[in-house]
Amino acid sequence: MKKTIVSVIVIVLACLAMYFIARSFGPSAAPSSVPAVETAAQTGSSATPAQASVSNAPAPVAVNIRNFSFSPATLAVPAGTKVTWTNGDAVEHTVTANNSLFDSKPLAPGQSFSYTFTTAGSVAYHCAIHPMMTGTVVVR
Ligand SMILES: [Cu+2]
Repeated sequence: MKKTIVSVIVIVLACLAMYFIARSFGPSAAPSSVPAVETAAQTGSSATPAQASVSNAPAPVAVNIRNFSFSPATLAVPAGTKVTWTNGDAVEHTVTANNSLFDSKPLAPGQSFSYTFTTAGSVAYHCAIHPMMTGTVVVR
């Protein structure tokens, strides 16, 4: 029994030593191991790790504008979610709510627009320049 505990402690110490050695020698070794620890510590947040440090706010969500469409076109998010649209096309687009809740005005290629949804409900939106481009955000 005592031997088992001692060998477990030795293994843990060896792992820690290897971790710190890898950290101090290779700069590429640290980023691969650090996010894994953080992801394991966070419970609810999934796809977007960057701004998930604010624990009581829902994780922000990104929508890509590409090939004259919103991707994903339909989103379901909890109230309080900040959604950011980024124009990945070579032409201008807008993100315009059908009910005038928000309007990005023309976004140049590479530009982004963000809106934080606070009220439950379904918000349909479109591109004012290309009205066939449509999307929906369902706020729970
Ligand atoms: Cu457009």
